[in-house]
Amino acid sequence: MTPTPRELANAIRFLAMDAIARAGDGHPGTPLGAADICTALFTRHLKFDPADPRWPDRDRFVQSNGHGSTLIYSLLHLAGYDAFPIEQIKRFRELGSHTPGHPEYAPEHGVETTTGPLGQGIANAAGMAVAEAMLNAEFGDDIVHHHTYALVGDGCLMEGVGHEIVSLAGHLRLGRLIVLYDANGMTDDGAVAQAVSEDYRTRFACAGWHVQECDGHDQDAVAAAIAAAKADPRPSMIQCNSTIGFGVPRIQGQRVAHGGKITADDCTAARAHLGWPHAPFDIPPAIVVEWRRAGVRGAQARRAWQARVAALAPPQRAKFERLMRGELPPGWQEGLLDYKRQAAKNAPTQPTVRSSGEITRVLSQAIPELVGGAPDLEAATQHKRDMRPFTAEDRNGRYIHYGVREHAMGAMMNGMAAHGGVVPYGATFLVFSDYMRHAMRLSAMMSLPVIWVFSHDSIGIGRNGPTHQPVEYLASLRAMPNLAVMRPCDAVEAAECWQLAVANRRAPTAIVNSRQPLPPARGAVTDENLCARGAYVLAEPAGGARRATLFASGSEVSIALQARQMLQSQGVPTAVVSVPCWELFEQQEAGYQADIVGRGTVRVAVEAAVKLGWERFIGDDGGFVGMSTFGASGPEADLFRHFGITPEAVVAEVRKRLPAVQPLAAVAEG
Ligand SMILES: Cc1ncc(C[n+]2csc(CCOP(=O)(O)OP(=O)(O)O)c2C)c(N)n1
Repeated sequence: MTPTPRELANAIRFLAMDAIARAGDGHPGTPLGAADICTALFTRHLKFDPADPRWPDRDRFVQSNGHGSTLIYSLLHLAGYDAFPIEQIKRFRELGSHTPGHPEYAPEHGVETTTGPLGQGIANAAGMAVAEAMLNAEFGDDIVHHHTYALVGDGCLMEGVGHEIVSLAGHLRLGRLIVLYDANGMTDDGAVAQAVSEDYRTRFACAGWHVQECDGHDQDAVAAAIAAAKADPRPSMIQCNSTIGFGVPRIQGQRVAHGGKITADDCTAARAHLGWPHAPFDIPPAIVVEWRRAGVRGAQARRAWQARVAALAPPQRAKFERLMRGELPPGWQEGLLDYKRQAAKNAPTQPTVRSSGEITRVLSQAIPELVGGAPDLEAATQHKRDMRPFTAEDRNGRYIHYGVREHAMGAMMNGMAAHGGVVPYGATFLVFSDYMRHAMRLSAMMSLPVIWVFSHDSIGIGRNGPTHQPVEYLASLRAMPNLAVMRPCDAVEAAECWQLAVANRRAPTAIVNSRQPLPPARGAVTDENLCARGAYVLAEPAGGARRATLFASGSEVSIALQARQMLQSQGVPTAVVSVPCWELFEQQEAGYQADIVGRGTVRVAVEAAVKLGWERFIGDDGGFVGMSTFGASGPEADLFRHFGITPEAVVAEVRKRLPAVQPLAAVAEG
């Protein structure tokens, strides 16, 4: 006998329940409550093929309420994904399993993005929908036409980033974004009504969404609502009213269902309550067969799609396939290298943020899939250049006006990168990175090639004052694993940093730029990318063996160069090491690192930021010239003097540590 829709959903429920009971840990409320919603989606709508989890035109499914991860693992197991045999369900939350506490990015397994921090998933989904819309505009419905579904709970809609996304997705009319809201009225602390009194349906409707409401345990109703959502040109929100912990008598509808333990007795009681006589982890073959049929439907769609791709005109097909492989166009570096040569020749004195903006103009001509944007800081960051905006009317634009929504920008860029086919960058002030820090962290965790561009990187911004002057941000971002933080010192280094950031398709990069003009530091033309080693000798010592080593990044490189001149004139052979990227430096072989670090010489670092971490270069007894407090409001030059970040201060730090050198007065007299 064909299993009923409820039995198909109960298969999810018992897999989740038994996995959680076995692990002694996990959140039962969501998988039990949203099992019907997801069964309706997977068995009647979702376009997927377990035989090819990364098929580019698959629908994307994001479980944004990732704490209920046994839901997605059960779905992927039942749908027949190879990475989720029953053994993996049994290993829920064990080290090295495919079934960790929260879903972690593994598109080859069927997990589209990492979720867990509430609100990230819905925002990732919006980014995926943007990427889909862009590719759809270029390649047409036959090649790119898929939906992005996000299952969200109350947590995702309470979070600020959730609000940002509702607003922006409505504005951009992301019509193939469908949010399934698991409206169970409960969060960890209990009733949602403790902290929320607005009506989400009205909120979404105000933002331009198509809104429906249905019984989240009536699969026909959910499926019909999804069909209506697909037919509507607006993004859709379906409020699926559900009972948290559905099926376990002791917990259903209760606060404890959210994340409380469930016992073997609960599982037994649920078996009686739902009429499920099967043993733990035992799914009857008839139910498995029915679940697998959904994947078979997808396999047919995939084969038809492959035939359409094969029939594309060869250049279009080659481009589409290149984009899907995540490869950059051949020759993409040529314009950039040319920019670098010109910069070395013309030696402009200008803010590195201007150089960075000029570079994105060059790159956007060579890399049409480059997608820029800023949270209402286009003028201040100058990274739009010739790009047309991506709007509800024009999907061919490649620049997104995110509005004042940093967090949305960050998480959407992650979604775009996870979707593939586009190369996202976003530009804002360095101090506002905290507003999207979690998105940055997840890009690093997922190894997504997102390019985070910052300007206004220090007290060098001047009169805007300490709220806008980052002092601790370089240190805090450098502490983030798998994020390359680059701080170029002039237009040449800016070009090199961009070259490295774009070329790295396996991890994110932050490029940190100055607002104030910087003099050129790199005159000689070299095709070699010196920033690639993270730190390099910019100015060699003259007149003898190196006695002092000065380390600097960004705007302080010119201070170090001036200090070197003073030291050289005082008879101290001094090297200046430019340190654009600590992470890349750490990857160099030990011999190179030792040469650069110059142990045995007097070592002083200068950076208009806190010292934390510079010990790596200067040792315990080295000198540091930088910040130890927040900044202040005033003209840039006054601030550098006020905080003592000057060539004279650097020289003094060196001389303090050079007892054998003649006193300054003697040198002057001599
Ligand atoms: C940003 C963030 N804050 C807090 C948490 C901790 N947390 C996990 S689930 C949850 C409650 C979520 O409630 P809801 O989305 O309604 O999930 P449900 O109760 O339906 O399972 C909280 C506060 C988190 N994961 N992420």
